[in-house]
Amino acid sequence: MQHSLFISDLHLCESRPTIMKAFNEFLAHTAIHADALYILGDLFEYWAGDDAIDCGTHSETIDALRQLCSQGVSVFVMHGNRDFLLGDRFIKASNASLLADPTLVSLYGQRILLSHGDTLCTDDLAYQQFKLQVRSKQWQLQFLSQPLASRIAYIESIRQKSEQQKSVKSMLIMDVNNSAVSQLLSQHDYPTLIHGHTHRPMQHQHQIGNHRCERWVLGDWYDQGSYLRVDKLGIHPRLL
Ligand code: LP5
Ligand code: MN
Repeated sequence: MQHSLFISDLHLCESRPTIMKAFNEFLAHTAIHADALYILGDLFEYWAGDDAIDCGTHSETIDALRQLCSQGVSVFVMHGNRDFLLGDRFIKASNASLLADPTLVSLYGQRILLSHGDTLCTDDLAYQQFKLQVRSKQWQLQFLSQPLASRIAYIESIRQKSEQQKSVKSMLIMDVNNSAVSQLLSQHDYPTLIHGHTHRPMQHQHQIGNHRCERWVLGDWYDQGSYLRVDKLGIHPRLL
């Protein structure tokens, strides 16, 4: 049966060889049978700029995506909060297509809205403030003009700060805000929503006026790989 697959939050990096192996096996044995693979952000632990293309295991990941494309599977990549600097060089090298956040797709008779998910975490004011800063064109140009090694060192320090702050933020603050979800769904005429980022895989129901919408949250790949399969029968969560 025709189907497409959805993943996010793999956080691939050299120091997580088991996830890298799981990802390669997933591409070779599972994704190969799909029409398309949608990667909804945070494929990488972090992306310091496209000149990091040869760093660590990045080229291995890119080659694997390119090979999947050459076997007839369309690959779509959305920016996450950790790899929003993925740019033209990455896209050309991997043969993937970059998806805007959010993107509405129509698959096997279902309207599905795709997002990384961090935009919906509107109660996390410190994060949203940080995001506003680092997503500005001007800030990015200035950041990317620094040598790669300095950028990596800077990101490592932000990562530490982020982990420190996350340890004292409540789980509620770091989850999506219900009104933000309702607003997004109503703006797109009440589709099904698939997103990642919160690392809390689950199927949710949202009643918005007379409309009932499903929201599917993708899991991370820290302990076990997982994905959503979409076909004409619906949406199916799968563990590797
Ligand atoms: O990623 P995750 O899930 O662990 O945590 C996120 C939020 N944290 C982040 C930070 C990233 O993890 C690390 C940076 C990624 C690299 C990007 C590449 C290039 C940009 C370089 C950046 C300098 O996104 C976390 C959320 C959490 O999700 C749940 O939603 O809570 O947010 C934070 O922890 C952010 C802090 O609250 C505030 C930011 C601290 C840094 C302050 C330094 C100010 C420097 C300003 C730079 C312009
Ligand atoms: Mn994320």
